[in-house]
Amino acid sequence: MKIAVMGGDGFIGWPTSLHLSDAGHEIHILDNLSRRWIDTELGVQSLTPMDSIQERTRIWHAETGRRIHFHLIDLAKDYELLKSWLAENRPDAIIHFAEQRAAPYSMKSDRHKNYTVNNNVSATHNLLNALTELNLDAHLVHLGTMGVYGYSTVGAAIPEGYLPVGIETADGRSVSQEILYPANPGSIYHMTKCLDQLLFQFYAKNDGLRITDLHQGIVWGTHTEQTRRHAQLINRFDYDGDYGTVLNRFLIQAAIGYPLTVHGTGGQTRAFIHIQDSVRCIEIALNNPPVRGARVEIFNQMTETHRVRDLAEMIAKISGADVAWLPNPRKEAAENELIVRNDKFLELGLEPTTLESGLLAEIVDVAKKFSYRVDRSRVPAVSAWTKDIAQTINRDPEGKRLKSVS
Ligand code: USQ
Repeated sequence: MKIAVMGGDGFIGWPTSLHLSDAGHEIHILDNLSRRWIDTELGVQSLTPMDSIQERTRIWHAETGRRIHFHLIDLAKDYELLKSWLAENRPDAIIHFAEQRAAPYSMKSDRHKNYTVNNNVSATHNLLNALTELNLDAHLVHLGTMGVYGYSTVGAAIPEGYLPVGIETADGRSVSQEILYPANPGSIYHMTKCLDQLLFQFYAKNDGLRITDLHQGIVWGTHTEQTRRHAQLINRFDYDGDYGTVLNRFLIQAAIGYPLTVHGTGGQTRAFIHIQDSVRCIEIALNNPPVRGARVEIFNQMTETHRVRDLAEMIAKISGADVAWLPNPRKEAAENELIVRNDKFLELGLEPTTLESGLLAEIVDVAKKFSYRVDRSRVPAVSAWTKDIAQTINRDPEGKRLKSVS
């Protein structure tokens, strides 16, 4: 297949591009390199040293003989450029990762909220609009989030996208329908993914676009089979308070002797998936497109659920790290249960990589190897969900006053 990977320079986009190229597909990365600019804005860098996208693709070619093509295009801003690229190249499938994906970054300030909404919603809409305008029947696979559901269940498992409901009609009958599971976003970032869902629903219904939406949990790990092949193919690995995600952060913190930064009681239960499974799921989704005219296909892309404090306690036990119980910078439930259905990927052959000490040790090794690149002052999460909460998070786990709070 000819596949366009929108956002193919990012944390999941890059290993996905390598995985699909390795499987023999023709890969075109379209990316505005915004993630690299955001590193510069925040004054942080990936724990792992990353080469330019051009250098990465050159190394991939030298290693494998396969080419990955790179095109500098901003989906949110360069509509005409995107449209002419699609018209000229007519890919069979498009994978859409080209969105700002960090909840804390999206909540940093009014400017970051505007950026995240404008970027994410425009990127998605421009893509859908162009596909329709060009009558291009490419299968669109979007990386969504488990966060569209919110995380509290009513004691029932979260279904894969759709909830069967009964509606009482005016004449007293009961009509059954399947509706999108009620959206319950916990950040501006998660809210943009809820808006994406409505855009997908409309374009599938109105224009017959073939769309798969992957509601992914928190990704952990860094290597995939392909990123291991050469030092310069290494994936990015975020540890900072905005882009680092919880399990990877705890592992890095353990490796550098930093107290594990548990927010609140650590009673938050979340869904997780290893990066290797994430790229496999995307391939499975690509191989199982919906038919034209069908509703949006939704998968829950996760393999297990864990409570934050259980993760911290497990890593503390393995590594001897201290646990810091910090005021929570987010507005979220202190404790929640989470049961999630993921039967669809399992039925299509996914064999989950579960959290086991062998893989955790591998990540701690990566963290130790590059620990000289860590700026400890960038570890604490300082982005507060409300102005009131901002007043409560004034010290880092090592007792130093945080800069961004007056
Ligand atoms: N947390 C801590 N300590 C930390 C970092 C996080 O206790 O040092 C807690 C947070 O308060 C939260 C939970 O861990 O309760 C998860 O936080 P996270 O930063 O790992 O994940 P989140 O902000 O939800 O976002 C990440 C990705 C996002 C993806 C989402 C999937 O950045 O792109 O959509 O995971 S999900 O969480 O299932 O919505």
